[in-house]
Amino acid sequence: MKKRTTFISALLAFAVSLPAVAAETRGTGSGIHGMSDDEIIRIAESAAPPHISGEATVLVPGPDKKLRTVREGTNEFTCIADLSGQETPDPVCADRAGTEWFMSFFNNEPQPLNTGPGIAYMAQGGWHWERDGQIVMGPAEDATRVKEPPHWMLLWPIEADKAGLPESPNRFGTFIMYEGSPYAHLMVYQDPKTLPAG
Ligand SMILES: [Cu+2]
Repeated sequence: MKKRTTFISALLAFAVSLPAVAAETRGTGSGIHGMSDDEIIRIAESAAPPHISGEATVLVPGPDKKLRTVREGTNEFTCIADLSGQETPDPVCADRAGTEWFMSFFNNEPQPLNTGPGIAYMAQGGWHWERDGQIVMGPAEDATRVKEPPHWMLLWPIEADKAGLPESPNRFGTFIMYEGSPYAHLMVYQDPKTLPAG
């Protein structure tokens, strides 16, 4: 369990709340290992429109589960080439506050430490786990892995009841993920690649 609190093992377990468990279940292996840096950058950049990801810092989790900086960015965004370590990489690009949210999540902080709303883009979709139609924080044995469509996220406290929004994916494409947790956030199933550059 010593790795539980490390950033890297937690990073590999994005979308779950038990990094150590997730790290152990990381059996299918991410497709990113063995790729060239150019390919890793291409995948990382594919999470957001070029006007956002083209200048972003690019990080990649290595086989040693440590984050490596592949490219230093010149804007406020950070793109991580793969979050879940599944057979299909799920890259994300987040702004400064969004990256703080991810760091808090991965470090098992009791609550996110970003002091303003964060934005994160996942134009290639991501992965989460569901049990009986409800999203669960972690790949539990009796949970089903679900591939998410392209989406973006607002990483800022929100409550489903007060917001009048559902807690699960639905035909409206908007829901609160991790409802009831300090990490509850707004999920919008909409392709960020369609965002205008202006
Ligand atoms: Cu989410």
